[in-house]
Amino acid sequence: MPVALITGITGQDGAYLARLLLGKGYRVVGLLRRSASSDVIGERLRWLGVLDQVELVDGDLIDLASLIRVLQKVRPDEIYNLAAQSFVATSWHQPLLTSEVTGLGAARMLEAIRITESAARFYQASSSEMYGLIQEPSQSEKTPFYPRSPYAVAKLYAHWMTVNYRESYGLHASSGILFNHESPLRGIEFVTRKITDGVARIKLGLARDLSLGNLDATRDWGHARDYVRAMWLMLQQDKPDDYVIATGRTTSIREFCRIAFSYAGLNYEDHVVSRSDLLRPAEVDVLLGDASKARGTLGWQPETSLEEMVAEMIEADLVRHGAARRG
Ligand code: NDP
Ligand code: GDR
Repeated sequence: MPVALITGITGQDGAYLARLLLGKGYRVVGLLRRSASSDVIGERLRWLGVLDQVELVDGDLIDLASLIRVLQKVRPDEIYNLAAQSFVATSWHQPLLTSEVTGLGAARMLEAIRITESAARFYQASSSEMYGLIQEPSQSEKTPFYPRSPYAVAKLYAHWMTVNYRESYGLHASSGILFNHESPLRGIEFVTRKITDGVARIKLGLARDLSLGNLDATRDWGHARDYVRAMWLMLQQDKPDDYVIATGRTTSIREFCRIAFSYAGLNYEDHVVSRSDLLRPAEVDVLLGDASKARGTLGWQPETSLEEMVAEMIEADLVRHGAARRG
């Protein structure tokens, strides 16, 4: 039975990836950091019905010793490094923590692999945010990077460390440059889920307005369920490499609002307010991914349209709020 170690297993992607790997017959072990809110740990895994099937081990990307101990104990065949301080807006308020976890955290895991002489294959969760202020109409593995936030700078460091360990030590280390991907399990602070949650609350009469920041930025949004499949495919290749994972369609926040509100029979212009205090110090205006390499080499392609994903997210938020109201 192959063994997978997932850091960030309590997050959106960690939960979907755990379910995918369990379905393929893996033993799935997740790194769990200490939290005082232990009652809500594993909420996403529970939502997907797999909490009882994964093993959780104590560890933190900040603590190298804990990573070494986990690798010695678990002896994984595959390591998926998904853990991060992943919210771009927070990275301006906590740049050093973001660097520690999102940047140096990856380096610590790579060092732990080397120190324990693990033969595990390694996946690094890189990000389209690394492109930042790019001029090219679409972004591929060949597009230069220009990070625009402390988060993106930290991700770029982790990305190059992954490339460097592959080239220096021959590690089977791959980096997925994933564009935005969402789902009903997306954190509520991210714009898509903030919008679908807002639509549900307005539809149920629990709120009147929804405050957002910049409505003109555009993102290439896919579904997390499709994107974790790409992570697994990367580690099944004989040769490690870097791959862009994206849908090839970009949509503005404003257009996302229009689609989401109209799904619920509402007009977004009656409810959405753009507030200057929600703007970011520096913005990534446009992202549009070119996933030709992943399509050709991995045989990967997205299966969920933006409209299908929006519908799934709103339905889940209606259930959550309907249930909460009854409760
Ligand atoms: P989430 O924010 O949902 O999950 C982040 C995970 O990291 C949580 O499990 C969190 O644990 C864990 N974590 C945070 N700090 C530490 C730490 N110090 N030690 C161990 N674990 C820690 O992110 P997503 O699932 O959306 O994203 C997964 C990865 O992919 C992230 O690295 C993200 O930056 C990257 N990415 C995401 C994209 C997206 O669109 N979703 C696109 C491109 C890249 P806890 O529950 O305890 O907070
Ligand atoms: P992003 O996702 O920064 O792309 O990073 P987010 O959903 O936070 O923002 C997307 C765009 O929406 C604009 N925006 C708002 N964003 C939030 N969160 N809240 C608002 O109220 C709001 N109003 C407008 C933002 O300015 C931005 O342009 C996500 C994360 O998952 C990263 O970890 C990942 O690496 C990238 O996607 C790819």
